[in-house]
Amino acid sequence: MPESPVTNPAIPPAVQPQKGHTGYVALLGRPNTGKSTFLNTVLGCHLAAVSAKPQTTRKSMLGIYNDADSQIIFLDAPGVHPYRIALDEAMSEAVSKVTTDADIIVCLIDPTRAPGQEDGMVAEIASACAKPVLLVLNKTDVSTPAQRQASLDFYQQRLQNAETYLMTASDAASAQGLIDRIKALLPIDIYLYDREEVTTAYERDIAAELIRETILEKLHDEIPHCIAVTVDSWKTMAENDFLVRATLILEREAHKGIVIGRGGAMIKAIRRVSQQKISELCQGANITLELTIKVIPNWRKHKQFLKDIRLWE
Ligand SMILES: Nc1nc2c(ncn2[C@@H]2O[C@H](COP(=O)(O)OP(=O)(O)OP(=O)(O)O)[C@@H](O)[C@H]2O)c(=O)[nH]1
Ligand SMILES: [Mg+2]
Repeated sequence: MPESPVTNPAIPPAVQPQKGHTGYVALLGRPNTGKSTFLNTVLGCHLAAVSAKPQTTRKSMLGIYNDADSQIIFLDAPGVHPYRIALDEAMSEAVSKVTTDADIIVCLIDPTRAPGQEDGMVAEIASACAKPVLLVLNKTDVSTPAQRQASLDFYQQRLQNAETYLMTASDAASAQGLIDRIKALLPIDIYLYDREEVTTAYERDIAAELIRETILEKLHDEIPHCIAVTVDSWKTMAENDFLVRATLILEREAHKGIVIGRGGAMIKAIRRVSQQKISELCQGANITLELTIKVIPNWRKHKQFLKDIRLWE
């Protein structure tokens, strides 16, 4: 049976069901291991927020990788971590959903941090799925052989039959090597998504994530973790010219001054950098971004509010 797309010569190519290696792949790991970095690298675009701070991803994102003989549907999950507040529970539910929907689990591991409680949780989730698991030691560019061995020993004790792979997620050739390993595990089937489609996420939701990514880059300590971003309107002003209005939701009045900065310097910088990222997302369209600040005390602890802003789905 051919492994390349298109089968029935009686049907015009445009309407033939296309086939190839395909399936859903969950990106699982504790926070900060490089799951979203890997997704952006293999998709070749900046869809998922990435930052050096843990718990960057708050809800799952679907990214579709297409090449000549495959369509791999990646599910980027929030990092696995213990519950403290309602937001953690929402993130944990997103992880459960992603692992339930997946055909294969890719466990991304960061060997630069010694394995701990969160890695134990990750191994437990992966093992309970009873699905093929690939153990991927990421950040080979900055980890030592001893660190990689310690992480591998920890995970292999808990996931005995899992295949392993070494990678640097930000490097396209290295990420492509993992794609080839995943492909070999996927069956040949009909593609479920359009071959040009990259994600099912709306532009406004990706834009909200890019604004939050900028906040994570610019603000320190706990403050970025206490901020949510919603994009409230996306208005077409002219061809390739959009007015985007977003709200930064803070937990405390006391954070307002820090987010605004002296003479408005911080909020202006957040606006300028985010506007540029949204413009790149929209193939260079002219974007005017307006930011409003709102305080909703302890918003991360309110389940209904998390549902209202679609952080709990
Ligand atoms: N040196 C190096 N840094 C990496 C690599 N992969 C990711 N990073 C960095 O690791 C940090 C975390 O990356 P993310 O992609 O946000 O990690 P994540 O697993 O999605 O994190 P959460 O969303 O918090 O679960 C960022 O600073 C990345 O630039 C890598 O292969 N090498
Ligand atoms: Mg992430």
